[in-house]
Amino acid sequence: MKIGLAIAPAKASPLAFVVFRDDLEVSIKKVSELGYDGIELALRDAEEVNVAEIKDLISAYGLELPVISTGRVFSEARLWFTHPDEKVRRRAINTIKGMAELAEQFGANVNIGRVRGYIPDNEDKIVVEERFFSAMSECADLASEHGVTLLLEPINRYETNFINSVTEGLEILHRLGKENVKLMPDIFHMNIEDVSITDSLREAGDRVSYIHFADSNRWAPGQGHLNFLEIIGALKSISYDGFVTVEMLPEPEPDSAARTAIDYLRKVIRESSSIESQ
Ligand code: LER
Ligand code: MN
Repeated sequence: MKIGLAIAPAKASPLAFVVFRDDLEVSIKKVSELGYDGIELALRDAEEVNVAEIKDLISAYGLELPVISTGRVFSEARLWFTHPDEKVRRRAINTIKGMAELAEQFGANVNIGRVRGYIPDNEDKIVVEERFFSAMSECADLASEHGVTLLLEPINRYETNFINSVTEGLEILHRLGKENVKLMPDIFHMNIEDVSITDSLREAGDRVSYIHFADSNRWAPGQGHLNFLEIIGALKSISYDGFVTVEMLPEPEPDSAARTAIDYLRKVIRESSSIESQ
């Protein structure tokens, strides 16, 4: 299992949900020195970064870039798939297509979290869902041409009213029926929405393609009351061997949070392996 950390460029707004928001070279160097295996990069659009520069940096510091995350498309660019205005939806779709083309250059995938949008109070759920399915299908088809997977992330009820639990996420994947759209559980959201974190992970099985880790209070794993030994056990039971990326509040401050998270996760992964070999 590889461990990643969520970062964003310095000009990202404080609403970007990342641990390091800084000059990319500064962050990438720190992530590597802390012993992480990769970075997840939060972008507002594909034009925001210089591909060659980031390729050089991640290769110089021995890291991978498994996922480009898109929460900033929602929080900063104010674009989302279920928006009532067709022109806004079109810009959201084009932005995500641009991210998929960018992701291909890193062998990365693209997260679909808050950018899916929500169901407005005054609108019919069926109509709004249809906007989502139409946008997702179009983005998935383009992503497929580039060998990129879209990662649907269930998000808790306090952030959106659309696709909250892993169970709902699986139903949506089934209805969408696109091979290159997979599930991206976030343990923090699952702790709020899923009846059992471990049962839902087992139910999701090989549809889990990436995962976000934070503890119950959204601090570093080990700082709340979730049982990460059980969670890692459940991921191993479904043969999950991808990245677990730490997306948490940068508290009490980013550097110590990032260190606490990696130290704790390495320890739990070691414990899990020693239990397996007994
Ligand atoms: C937001 O809470 C979150 O978990 C992000 O990964 C989705 O945009
Ligand atoms: Mn997340």
